[in-house]
Amino acid sequence: MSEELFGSVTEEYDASQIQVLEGLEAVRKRPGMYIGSTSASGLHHLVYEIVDNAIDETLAGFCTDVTVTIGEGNTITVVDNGRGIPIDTQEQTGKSALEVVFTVLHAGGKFGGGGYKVAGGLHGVGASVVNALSEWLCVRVHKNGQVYEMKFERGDITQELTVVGQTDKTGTHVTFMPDSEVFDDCDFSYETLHTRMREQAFLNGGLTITTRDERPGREASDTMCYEGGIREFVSYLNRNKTPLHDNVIYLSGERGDAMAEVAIQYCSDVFQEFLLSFANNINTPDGGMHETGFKAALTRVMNDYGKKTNMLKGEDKLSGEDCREGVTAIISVRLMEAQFEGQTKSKLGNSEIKTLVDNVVSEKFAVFLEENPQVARAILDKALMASRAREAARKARENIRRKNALEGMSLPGKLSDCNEADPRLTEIYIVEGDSAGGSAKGGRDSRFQAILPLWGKMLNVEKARVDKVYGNEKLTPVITALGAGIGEDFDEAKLRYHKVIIMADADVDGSHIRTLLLTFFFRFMRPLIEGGYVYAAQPPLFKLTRGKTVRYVLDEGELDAMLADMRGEDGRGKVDISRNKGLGEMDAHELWDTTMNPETRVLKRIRLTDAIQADEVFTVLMGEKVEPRKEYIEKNAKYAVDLDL
Ligand code: 1YM
Repeated sequence: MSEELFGSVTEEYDASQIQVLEGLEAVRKRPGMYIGSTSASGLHHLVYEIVDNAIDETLAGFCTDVTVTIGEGNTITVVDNGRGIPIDTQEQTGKSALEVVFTVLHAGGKFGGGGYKVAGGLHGVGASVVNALSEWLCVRVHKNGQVYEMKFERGDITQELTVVGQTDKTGTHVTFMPDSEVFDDCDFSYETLHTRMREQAFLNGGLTITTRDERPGREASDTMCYEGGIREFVSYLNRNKTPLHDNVIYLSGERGDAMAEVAIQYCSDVFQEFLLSFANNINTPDGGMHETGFKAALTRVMNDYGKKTNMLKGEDKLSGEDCREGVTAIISVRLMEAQFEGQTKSKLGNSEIKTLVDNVVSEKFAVFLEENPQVARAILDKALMASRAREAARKARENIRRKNALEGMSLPGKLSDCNEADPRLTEIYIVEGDSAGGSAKGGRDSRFQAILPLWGKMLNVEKARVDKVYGNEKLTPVITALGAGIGEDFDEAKLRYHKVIIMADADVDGSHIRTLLLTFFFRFMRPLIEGGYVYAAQPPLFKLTRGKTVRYVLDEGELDAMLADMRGEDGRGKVDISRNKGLGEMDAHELWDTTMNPETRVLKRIRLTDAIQADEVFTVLMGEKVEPRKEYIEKNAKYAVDLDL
């Protein structure tokens, strides 16, 4: 090892030492290090840190109820009925445990790298971070018949530990006000907190979690308790799908300090897999060792069972993907010192967990299949169908590849490409209808804007297998125009345009085509949505004319203001209002002015903030079941146009 490298390692070590000495000042200096960001996600993270401590108390076996309340002025109160944070004085520090929990920056925070706490392990790691980033914080502990209270401002003590009353209960009560000097916006989203708390209620079966919003005009309250734990989570996720078998399969086991549980249910009307994994109740969207162990074991068990029962003949083999087609599965593991890896720390790195999950699934899923031959047959049949479809798709893909090789990557005939070659500078408008396509072509700036009109019958990819998608006359041009392939072949680096803009009318048909395309992107080009490349154009709803002045209005909300403005000060000018009937009726000029000119247009970026919600929206809108779809559309009638992910 070179001298230099050695030196830099020592330096890093010193820096971390200093950080501990500096205490909470370090958190205020670089909040992102501790809570990820100072935007909405970081703000909500504060709540999760405090809730985590209450849930740890649940895992330790002492707490059954947790309540999270958003108060007036965006304060947060978290209450649990556990033992209460200890208030006795620690020998080494001469301070109460409570004070240490809220004022000493603990090593090994989630974002600082290093280990993580579990039941019986390190407690209260995040409380000091929350305290440091709060304008004020008040903690009250019910314990030993007394109510103890302590208060802080931006991490500094403003009231020492004081007895403020008597009680016959035990528990901890924390109220804080996030620091507006730290966060971009301190407005909490009830929906975000509610969704997260529901997930935690599923992951901690039997725990009752209540969420409440007490802000005037926004009042809400929900109480959640799921005795069935992750089994109920799977039922919940599948509530709009058609299960292939009635009962959710549940497998669990432990080894040493670590434990793993898995819940599985296949659906007959779904062709995608939906896997959610957690380590110590923390979502791991990038997977990791627990998912690897699950996948390996599932594939092995199903192949073994297929061979044994002669459903698989000779050399036939099911791939991992075949075995997971239409499955909804949750994998939840608990372990000491979880190692979270990757840039966003959302991948589990502990290799011993792979072995544990593999063993649990290998043994228990094999037993389940033996004991439930009917369900086993249905699951195997589904995987066999998937296998055949995948083989057909492979052949179709080969054909496309061969054709491309022969014809030299020919672009679709209807594509009007742009001149610029650098994809970072180019955009493609995908336009429904030939006449709108014509106007768009006439109105565009051909230096950087390409137009692809869509024609042919649109395939509903939610109801189709992968082999039908290749070769579909409407989708193939989209695939070749974007140039990045689909499914496992998708390669972001080959994308020909960095803005993919769906342009459809602001009516029901337009909404339908938008949803179909988004479903297609979501299922077959997920990185396209995740990378933020997809946009919806926003054609105006109204055209206002006064004499020679023409103005466009995006939605009803803006109409009155714009009308008043155009009528002038005396309010008498005659303004003609017309509702835009469709893209096809705008001429090239109008289309450029309203919808395509980067200086004046409004684009809506399609975001994928919540995989569960996106999966739901697509299943409901595009799946087999009619009732949930009706319900969804009725509930969201007003918003049906902006399918906002
Ligand atoms: C609303 C937030 O923090 N509850 C909570 C925290 C602790 C305990 C109980 C607790 C832990 C232990 C013993 C223990 C914490 N204690 C500590 C520390 N709710 C909330 N409820 N007795 C009570 O771990 O042995 C940190 S958190 F470190 F002081 F023990």
